Amino acid sequence: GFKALIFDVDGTLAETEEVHRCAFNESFAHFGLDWHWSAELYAELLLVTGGKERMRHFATMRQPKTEISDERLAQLHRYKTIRFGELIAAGACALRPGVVDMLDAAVTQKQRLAIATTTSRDNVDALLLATLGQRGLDLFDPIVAGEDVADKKPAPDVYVKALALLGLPARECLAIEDSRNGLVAASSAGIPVLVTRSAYFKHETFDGAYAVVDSLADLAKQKIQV
Ligand code: XBP
Ligand code: MG
Repeated sequence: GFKALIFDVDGTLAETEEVHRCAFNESFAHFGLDWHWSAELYAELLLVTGGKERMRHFATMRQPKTEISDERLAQLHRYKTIRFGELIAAGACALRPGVVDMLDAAVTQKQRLAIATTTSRDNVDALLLATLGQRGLDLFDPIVAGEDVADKKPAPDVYVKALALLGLPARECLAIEDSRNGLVAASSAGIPVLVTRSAYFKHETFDGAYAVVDSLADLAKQKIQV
């Protein structure tokens, strides 16, 4: 088996993207912007990882183009992060099927658990606390988040940093991801990738993945070794 499991957060541990989308839209409304991200539009916008990066991309692709300062972006994103945390704390999002069993099995088998995500650290903490309590925060070490690296996925930075902190070679770890950007990021760092399909990436192709499942509850059924 693998010595460590490195989990993505959004789409992998939980279907958080609808909560992110809701929080973005609330932030736009709060600051009087006439922006609204539909689920259809958001599916395209998800190709850009990172909330601030995603908003900047949207502003520049819009007709007419909207000038948006770094301060304005930071302000929109701060509000979005607070609202996301509140929604998650209120129970907006459960862990996906099979996640808890996989974590429990890893603890039993003495596998290390880590997180490599492009989302903000506050969002990771909010989700782990709301779903697993303090145990959730204690389970994962290291947790590498978006603000900890220069370049977000599909760049390999979060995975390279997680490997360095784990002190393990890439081949002895397994990344668990739901998106092509995540697959590319982990693969570029040399880490095999187990893909668990999420709502926004149902029909994506995942060439080069170690395995692809509809949910982590299917591992035993598909005889996938982790
Ligand atoms: C997740 C993301 C994030 C979230 C928003 O990608 O793209 O940007 O949507 O989080 P992945 P922030 O699952 O591949 O890590 O607003 O905190 O950036
Ligand atoms: Mg993801």
